[in-house]
Amino acid sequence: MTLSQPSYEALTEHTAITLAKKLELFDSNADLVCHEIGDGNLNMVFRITEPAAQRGIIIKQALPYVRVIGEGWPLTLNRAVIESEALRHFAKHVPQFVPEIYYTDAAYAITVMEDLSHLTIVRTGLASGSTYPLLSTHIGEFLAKTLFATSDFAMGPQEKRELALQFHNPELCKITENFVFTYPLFDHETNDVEDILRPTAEALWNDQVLLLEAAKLKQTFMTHAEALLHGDLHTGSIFASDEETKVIDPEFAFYGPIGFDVGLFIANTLLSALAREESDRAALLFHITQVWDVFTITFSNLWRQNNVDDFAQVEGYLEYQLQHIWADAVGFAGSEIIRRIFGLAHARDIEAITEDAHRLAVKRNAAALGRDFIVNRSLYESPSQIVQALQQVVKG
Ligand code: SR1
Ligand code: MG
Repeated sequence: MTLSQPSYEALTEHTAITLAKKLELFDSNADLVCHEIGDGNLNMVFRITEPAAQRGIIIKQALPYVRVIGEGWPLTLNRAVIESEALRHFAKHVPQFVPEIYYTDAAYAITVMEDLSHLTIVRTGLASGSTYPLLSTHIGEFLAKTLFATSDFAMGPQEKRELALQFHNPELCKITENFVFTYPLFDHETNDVEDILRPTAEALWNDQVLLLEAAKLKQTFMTHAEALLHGDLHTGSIFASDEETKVIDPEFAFYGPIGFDVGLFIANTLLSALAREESDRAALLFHITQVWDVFTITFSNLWRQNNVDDFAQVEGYLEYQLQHIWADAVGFAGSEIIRRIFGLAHARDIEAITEDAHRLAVKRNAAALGRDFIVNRSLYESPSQIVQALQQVVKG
């Protein structure tokens, strides 16, 4: 490939090495190894290492279509720009929680970044028994700082609107609107429902109370431009170790409701907890309460120190905001849980349960929790009630 020629070309393992050398990220005579390691739904990811120097880089490239579907489903390359710009924004506020970006190329939809392979993807690690003791403390801080900093409260409405324009992301938002909020709640051809669970899915599809509340949540997602969201903060979008946490993949970033990012983290942590034996669940249930506790403390401190809104110090306004963010988060967690059970993109940790009866019970419990979170989101006053609901549903 030639970088001077500004027309898109998909990288191969060979041309990815050529690019890395051209960018002088390695010596021209270095012996490099490249593997395409992408296992997500959308993109290609090349890991290039120099074994002799024990160092590496990641080159991520967006394809002009959805990888898991193929060329029949075109998708904007601009998502690579959105992703790298979102990472740069997050780095202003929480550099410790995002990978370093070395180079971007909009025409090739390429982002070259720090290799995080000393860490593991959290969904994978949670499935194999890791607990990541600092995960929720780090994610709570990541969420509070990035979301507060890009809200009206920190930026003022004019500057915020300018930034929101940069993160106009209609094609990726449409994926979420369809695959998270809509299709899983109807008998849609893209859904993936185990035959034996069809009656459970059909009960949801015919549940008018659920559908009304799900519709309201989708409307909130589409219209409440509160802050710059990551937009897809499931546990597959986080690398971690016992000491370190890095958030990746914000290609779905856009201005949306703050509770969406919070809800996705809680939903996916809860699904991992459900997939575990009861005796191994405590560390994950801790993450559900801790992420919200850290978020509220950090967000509240930022509010008191940096809020530019004339109404900032009005008694009760911060509490009102936290209450609506929390209710949104509970509802969005419900939407995410249902889509991970009946939609196109399932939770790998649950699918990995080989014993049918166990896997089906986990899915039924998840579906029941998802429904309750959507319908009764305003009744959940704190994350400990989420934990209680999980404990009750598994007891039967
Ligand atoms: C068709 S893409 C489905 C999912 O993959 C991405 O990772 C997002 O989570 C999206 O909802
Ligand atoms: Mg992703």
